[in-house]
Amino acid sequence: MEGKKYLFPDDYMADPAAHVFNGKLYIYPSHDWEAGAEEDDDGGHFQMKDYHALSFDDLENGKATDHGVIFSVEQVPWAEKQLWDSDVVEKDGKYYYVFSAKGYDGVFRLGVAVADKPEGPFTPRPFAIRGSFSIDPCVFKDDDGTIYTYFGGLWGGQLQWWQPLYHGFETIPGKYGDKNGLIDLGPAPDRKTQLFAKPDAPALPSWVVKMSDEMEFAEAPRCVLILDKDGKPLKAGDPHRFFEASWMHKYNGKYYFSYSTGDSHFLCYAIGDNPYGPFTYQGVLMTPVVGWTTHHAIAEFKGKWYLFHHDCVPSNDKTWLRSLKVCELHYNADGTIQQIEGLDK
Ligand code: FUB
Repeated sequence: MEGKKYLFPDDYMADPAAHVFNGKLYIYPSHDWEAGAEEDDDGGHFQMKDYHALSFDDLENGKATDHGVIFSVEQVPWAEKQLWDSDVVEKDGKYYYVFSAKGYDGVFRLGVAVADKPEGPFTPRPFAIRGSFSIDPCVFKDDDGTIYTYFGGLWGGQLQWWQPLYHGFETIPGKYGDKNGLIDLGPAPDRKTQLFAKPDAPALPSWVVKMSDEMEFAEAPRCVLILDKDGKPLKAGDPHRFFEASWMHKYNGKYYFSYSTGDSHFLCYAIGDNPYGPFTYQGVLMTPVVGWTTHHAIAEFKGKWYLFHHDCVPSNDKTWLRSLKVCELHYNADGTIQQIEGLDK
């Protein structure tokens, strides 16, 4: 495939998850629209209220089939608003749509909707996943059938609300004083204290959890550690640390954890030997795009690997009106990924 291609020029969509089901490529995006909401650091301008599914028989030369609204926020009793990033996994012939949304208490959680077909329609369950928090689920099925969910997002995604105070700081007792390396930025608008790590403390990590047969958490979530080449956790002040948009894929038996760095606008990746990590930081997967957010998925379709993402070129840089894009992704012989330019020449 030469260069990049917009996947669905008919509408604004973002945060793609990509999977091959029954020989077709399915894209599960967030559905952006002009809600007129004010832009803020908590993502209040992302007021999505329904989800669509797109599919392709021929990704490079064909057009997307839009399967229409597969469910909307009114059908989710626990969710008030902001249907953010989602992902889908197949298990025993059923399709489970795992999504993030904000509840009436102002807290982001993860929910599940179920369908018999990958294009839906999906029926949302009445309750959020028990023990879930934050945003941006990526649901990964390993070769042995075990399903894991990776999730979390800083700032408006509220990940900093849920970090254990001592995470990552055990090795340096007392170094960061009473708050164990966290900075208190004062009360968050809704209910929790807004804690962030100091720049030279280990970065706040995302989370991974094994899923049960009912697609609930089967265990307590575990931190996803991203280590540098010396085996030390990436620091909170590192522009390559985790922010949001977890994605997991497997290539040649290795586990590739990729993510967005949010306020530094990169897509980065790290490689591990098992689904829980730790993962060793490798580099930048894609340089910044037009638009504040950057978010992606990686999938193989018909023998080629692709990077799916979004940018705001068609909306003239309105960061809440994003458009889906795809380009080919290439590996080097040592398993590293060739960096992709976010801006088109
Ligand atoms: O689409 C809303 C949020 O923007 C997502 O959850 C983040 O990953 C970012 O893309």
